[in-house]
Parts: sequence; structure tokens; C-alpha cells
Amino acid sequence: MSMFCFQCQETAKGTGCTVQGVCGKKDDVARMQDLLIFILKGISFYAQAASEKGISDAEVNKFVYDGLFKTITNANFDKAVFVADVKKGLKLRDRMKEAAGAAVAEISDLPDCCVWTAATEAEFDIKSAMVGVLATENEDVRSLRELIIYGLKGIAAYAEHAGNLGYENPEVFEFMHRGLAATVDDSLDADKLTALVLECGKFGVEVMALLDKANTESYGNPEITSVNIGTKGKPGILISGHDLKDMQQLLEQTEGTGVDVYTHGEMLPANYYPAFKKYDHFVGNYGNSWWKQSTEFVSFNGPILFTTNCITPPKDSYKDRVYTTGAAGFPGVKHIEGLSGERDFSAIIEHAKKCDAPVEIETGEIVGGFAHAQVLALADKVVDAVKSGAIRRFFVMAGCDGRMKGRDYYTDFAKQIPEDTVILTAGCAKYRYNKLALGDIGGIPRVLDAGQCNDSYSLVVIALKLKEVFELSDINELPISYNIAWYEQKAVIVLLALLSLGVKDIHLGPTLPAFLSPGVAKVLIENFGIAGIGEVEDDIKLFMGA
Ligand code: SF4
Ligand code: SF3
Repeated sequence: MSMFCFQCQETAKGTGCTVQGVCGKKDDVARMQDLLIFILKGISFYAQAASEKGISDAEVNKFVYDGLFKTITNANFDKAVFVADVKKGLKLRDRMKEAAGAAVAEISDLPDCCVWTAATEAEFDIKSAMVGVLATENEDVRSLRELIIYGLKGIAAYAEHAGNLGYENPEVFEFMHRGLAATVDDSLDADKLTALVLECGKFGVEVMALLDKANTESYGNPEITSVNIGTKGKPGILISGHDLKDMQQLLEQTEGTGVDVYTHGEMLPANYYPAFKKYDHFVGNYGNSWWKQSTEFVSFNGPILFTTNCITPPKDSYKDRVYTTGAAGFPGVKHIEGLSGERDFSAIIEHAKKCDAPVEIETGEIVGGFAHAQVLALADKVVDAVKSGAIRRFFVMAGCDGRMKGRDYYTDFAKQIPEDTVILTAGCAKYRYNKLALGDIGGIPRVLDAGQCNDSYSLVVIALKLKEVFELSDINELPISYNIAWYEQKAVIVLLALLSLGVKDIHLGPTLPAFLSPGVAKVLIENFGIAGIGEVEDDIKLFMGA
């Protein structure tokens, strides 16, 4: 076994990638990511002790959440990035040790991640093979530790986007350090770790609320919008990923250049924000969810900018047109350096000018922009439709898309649910059903897209509002069923956030996470009613209470 990673839904054989990632991650990259996580745990151990003295270090906080984000599935495949981060991390760990001072100086049995050190890449390589997931032997403890780490990766991603817009919550950083430090604390048993998993969900809600505030205060509340999915005749830049600050800068820098901007994948919801809609050269969305990029990028013809995941290893036919920035990276692909807000995209714009216009692969429009403010503006209509029986049930079908054949389930499910039901979606899972002609109920579309995966927060706000309007005591009494598709670690924090809000009976698919040990899966099933997916018809009957 040259690596071990089981953090995503597509992990090899449903158990773990051991030779190279199904995602394309090479074994040496996977190991170097493990070593970075190991160093981050050491930093957080000291940062937690320092925070008890009231000390917080902004550079360290950013380094830790940035490192967690880079190790998310399909974010960064560049070993050199992780080697550089390990080197820098060792220095920051020393700094936090000093900041923690006497509180840690007397501890004689510090965890290895707090004391191990080396200077060369060769030494890093050797150590990297010893510090991965399997270093924890007890499978329930391993499962819970990894569940916390994956939840923290999701939190880190959302904290980074909010931070790029100038919004921070010190309590989120404090929890990030506490959570990471807990994963090297052998005194914590399964019960204590389970409590921490739920606390992680609580901070998932906090960070999604923070990002929602950051996005809406910066760019306005998303509005109902028809998004063009065809092409215009000019050369274009395709922007993918989740970072709206990058979106803003790209639109500003491309204005008046004769280059159009299209969104891809999880950037589609940028079309719903007033601050972005005003640009005439922002012409729509091109393509579908992340896993179709290897064919769709060929026909796009112009440069593609990845602001975050999901990257798949680029084909030679378009690799020279791919750019990354922020946490994203791929070896041999040009990376736009610089802090968020100070990025210079002129090289991409000049590149675009020399390219042909995109080839049209679809025509028409899709409708989105149903985040909480927009839905609540329609609340009377929605409530009337529920009261009159015109809408019998809502299905929250948020989360991720992926390549697995079994995900056809979600398209079939959307096609087969009764016509008096509505889908509430967020995340790239939507591409399984957002182009189906599912119609509307009295003017309310049957697929309401709230936005990116983090905008699952909007779905929670909507559910809580409905609970209030209908004067219910429990969110689970609402006519809402949760059929969530997951792939990477942001979906993990969305799931934990829903659990922390008391949502029960969530169905999770297309398969349950490999990182859930039988013991931990049992706890989730017994306490929260978590279930997998079955046959479409059976599941619909179950949800509809038939
Ligand atoms: Fe395998 Fe997923 Fe890890 Fe990639 S991220 S190595 S596919 S488990
Ligand atoms: Fe999709 Fe990668 Fe998760 Fe933000 S873009 S949801 S998979």
C-alpha cells in the first residue's frame, strides 16, 4: 500500500484508495497531504493552548484553514505546494509553541506532531508514509477523528471564502484548532469524539451563516434569474469553483476587453447576484458539473480559471488553457499568485483574446436564485401552496454530483416524484435535475436552486421559517424530506450542520462514507435515522408516507 485515502465518495472499491486516487491524486501527493495535516495538528495543539491565554495569530489561522482546504478532494494535486507548506508549517508550529509558553513547556509526552521535525523533502517523504489515516489503529476512533477532520476541511473552505471578503469569526478558528488538536488526544474516547463531531456541525452552521452574510452584504441577495446556457460569439473565460471574490475581480478586469465571462460548475450561482448581473459581458453558464470537464473544456476553446475544487487531471488538449488560483493547484498548470483581492488576471485575459469563441453545446436557460431572501419574499405564496395542498412535500436534494453510475438515481428520483412536490437544491448535485422540464406549481418552479453547496444554509433558513409559520415545535414535523448526495468534504460539513440542527432521517448517497466504521455508522443510524438510498420507487413511497 503506497497511500491510503478514503475521504470521498468515489474512493476505490468503496473502502480506500491505496495505489493512486480515483480522483487522479498520486500516491506521493496523498502522502505529502497527510504530512501537512499532521503538521497542522501540531500547530493547532499549540494554537489551542495559546488561545487559552487569549493569543490568536491571524497568519497561523489562515495557514491552517488554507492547508485544510488544499487537501479537499480535487482541490490541489501539486506536491511542491504541500512540500512548501510543510516547511512553512514547521516554522509556524515553533512560533505557536513559543506563544503557548509555559502551558505546554511542562508537558513531557507531547504528541509526535508537536515535536517531529526535518528539513529536507527526502525526510518529509519518509515521514509522510507513517502519519496517514491508518496511524490510528482503533477503527471507531479513526472514523471519528477523520469525520472531525473532514468536517473541519469543509469549515475551512467556507471560512476561506468568507475571509476573502473580510468576514471572520474568531470562534470558528478557535474550534478549528480545538478540533484538530482533539484528533491527537488519546484520552478522548468515542463518546467525547462523537460530541465533538456534533459540535463541528454547529460550527458548520456558524461558518455557512458567516459566508452567507459575506456574500449577500458584498454582492446583494440572490434573485430569481434566468441563466443563459448557450454561447455568444466572442472569446470567453470560464470560471469554476466557489470563490466569489475571484468572480468579482475577473468581471472587473475583463470589462471592456472584448472577452466574455461564463461560469462553470459551482460558480453557476454567481449569475444570481445583483452585483454580478450588471455586467454585460457576463453571459451565462457553460457545461455541467465538475466530472464532465474533460470533454466540455475541449469545446470551450478559451481559458478556464479554477478558484477551488473540483479539478480533474487536465487533458493535454486543453491543459495549457487551465489556470488555478487560491487553494487550487495542479502541476504544470499556471497558478495566479497573490492574495485574494489583489489577483492579476491579465495573463488569462490576453490568452482568451487569442482563442476562438466557445462551441455551443446547449441552448436555452435555466432558472435559479432561490436563496433564503428570495424564497422568503415569496413566503405567502409558498405557505398558501402548502396549506391548500398544491405543494404536498419538499425534497432537499443538495450536495455534490459525481461520476458514479449510481447517481442516475437522483435524476430518476427527480423525474418520478409526484408532481405536487418541489425540490430544494444547492451544490453541484443540482446538475442531475436542473435542466429537466419539471414545470412549476402555481408559478413556483419545481426545482428551487438556492446556490452553492454552502447555500444549503439558505435551505435551513427556509425550513426554520416554515416551522415558525406553521407553529411547529420540531423541524422534523415539516413536510420536508432530505435526500442528500455527497462526494467531498464540504458535503460532510453540510451533513453535520443539518444533524446539529436536529434534522432527522437524512438519506445519504449514492453510498455511505467509507470512513464511517460500522460502530460509528450505527450511532448515526440509531440517533439520527441516517439511511442510505434504495430503489427510486421504494424511496419515494417511503418519503411520501405511502
Ligand atoms: Fe481516493 Fe477520494 Fe482520496 Fe481521491 S480524494 S484519493 S478518490 S478517496
Ligand atoms: Fe461539487 Fe466538487 Fe461538492 Fe460545492 S464542485 S459541491 S463536488
